[in-house]
Amino acid sequence: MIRKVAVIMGSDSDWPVVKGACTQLKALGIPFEAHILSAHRTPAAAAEFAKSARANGFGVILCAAGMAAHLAGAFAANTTLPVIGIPMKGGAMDGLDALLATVQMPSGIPVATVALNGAKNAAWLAAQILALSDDALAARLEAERANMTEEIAAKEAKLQR
Ligand code: RP5
Repeated sequence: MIRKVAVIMGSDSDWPVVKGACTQLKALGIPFEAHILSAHRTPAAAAEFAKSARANGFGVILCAAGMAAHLAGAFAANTTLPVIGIPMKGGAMDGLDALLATVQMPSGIPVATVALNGAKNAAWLAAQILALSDDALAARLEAERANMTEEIAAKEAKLQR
């Protein structure tokens, strides 16, 4: 069974960046669901989603949040599925606070944290995790890497020196 990716954001204000993860997942042919759930505004629903995620067919959870960015940690506390945190830019420290809140988890409850606004790389990392048990997806990822290599070679050849 191909497992889905849950794409969770703390607010609709995160969507302009988070949709980049959805676009990437679509391009890689990975099923996903996107939802707004908040560690602070909808804590019970967020916990319930996390607790039932494995049984509901998810394999990886992406959590995007800014400011007091507790969403990824709250999800990680309630599931043993891999959780990838996307700290969002904004606020007084332009995301540094969110980055530190997302990455500094207590031992035993990890959150794999990508760069500020790193929605696309969160999707790539989720794909690589799912590819551990999906040879067809692993082959697609290898093909994408080969495309990247070709693109750089073409840019190198065209560079005006
Ligand atoms: C976080 O606070 C959200 O993830 C968002 O990044 C930030 C601001 O949310 P809004 O006030 O725009 O809803 O919880």
